[in-house]
Amino acid sequence: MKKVLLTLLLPLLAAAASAGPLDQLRRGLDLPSAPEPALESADASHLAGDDRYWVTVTADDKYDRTALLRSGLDIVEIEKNFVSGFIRLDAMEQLAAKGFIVRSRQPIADYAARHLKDFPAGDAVYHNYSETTDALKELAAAHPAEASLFSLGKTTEGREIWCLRLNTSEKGETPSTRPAVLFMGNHHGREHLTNEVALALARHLLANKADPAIRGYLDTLDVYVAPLTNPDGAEYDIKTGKYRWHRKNTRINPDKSVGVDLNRNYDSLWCQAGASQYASADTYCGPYAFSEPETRAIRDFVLARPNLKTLMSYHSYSSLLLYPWAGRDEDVADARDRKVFETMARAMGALTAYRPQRASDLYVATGDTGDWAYAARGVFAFTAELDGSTFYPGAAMIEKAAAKNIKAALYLLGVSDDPYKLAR
Ligand code: 0X9
Ligand code: ZN
Repeated sequence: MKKVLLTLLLPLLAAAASAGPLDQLRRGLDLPSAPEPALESADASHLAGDDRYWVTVTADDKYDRTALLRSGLDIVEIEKNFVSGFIRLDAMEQLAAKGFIVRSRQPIADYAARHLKDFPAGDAVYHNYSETTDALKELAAAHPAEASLFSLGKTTEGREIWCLRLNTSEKGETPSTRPAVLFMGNHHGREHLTNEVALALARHLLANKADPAIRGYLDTLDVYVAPLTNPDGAEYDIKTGKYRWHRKNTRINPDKSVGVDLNRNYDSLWCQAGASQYASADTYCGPYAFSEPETRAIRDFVLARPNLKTLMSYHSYSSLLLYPWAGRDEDVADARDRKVFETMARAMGALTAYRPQRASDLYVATGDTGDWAYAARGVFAFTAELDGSTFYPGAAMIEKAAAKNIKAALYLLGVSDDPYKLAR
């Protein structure tokens, strides 16, 4: 969170205002603090009809955070004794009755007016759906011996969920017995940086295909990169020309609200802790598990590939490296698996300067990608929360986040031939 904004909003918390979640992480990791850019008040009139509020709510621990998610709060930032995020007016009005203290509130339009510093025009370097499609097609065309492109399936609005495959012997959807790795971005529409990181990874692997280590991965592994798993949500977020803070896909719900949270829609303790059954909530789990074409496409991909060993789902933001369980407040039961998860998370955490953490230690959230992939198929599945202190960190962040996540991805490729070698 921007220090200036926090000070404006929460004068009573002035002492705490200098400690945003990233500052806390930086202190923990001993990273230098980045200077805050000057705030400009931007035109956020496109959000005038949006009834979400940016709120700060007292929350002392992960149990409070989990209950708040269930109550429809879309937690974005976490401090020691409070959280901040988006919530709809009706859900906000019920918080007090549930025992939560709302310390501050402001309509999303006011919040956005203070936070929009890079409008989409200033973020031209980010790839929208058609640019992502073109970039992936160009990569496949430029490297026909190593790469091929296919679609995991169609979205709610009929867009393709493109997946680039890197494999020197098999192309498209043909089966392989090689150990497989899946990288995904953009389950959440507004997390555009994740698409960029996944794209940059694909580019890096192909541009450096002569490097002996990378050549080895291309020759022995089955690598998949699906940078934009929620293209409808990402397009919806930018289509007015100004960001809308849109998290979900674009299913039109019976109450006319837009979207299901894809990272609550997988069939893993579906719609229990940390997920909301209210359609208008940003953490809405959907009408039933795998109700959404996007999550079904990923389910079918995973189930059809018993060779899949590891998975990385990029999200933003908070600089974290998360592993199961996310939906139960427990470690994974199998000691060997736990060792593999912890070893991989620690190594990737060191390479990214992200904090490795069991996901449920942040908050418990059911129905997410990683829990389902691990429970259904034993896939060592991770969630990376990328750098930044906003969903819209500007063009300069791409290179920084990509560079460190490419290092972590190369590590993941290096251990995906046999993850259990880490537990021997
Ligand atoms: O809540 C989510 O879906 C992910 N965070 S985000 O801000 N990108 O929405 C985190 C999922 C990991 N699971 C838990 N922390 N339990
Ligand atoms: Zn996310």
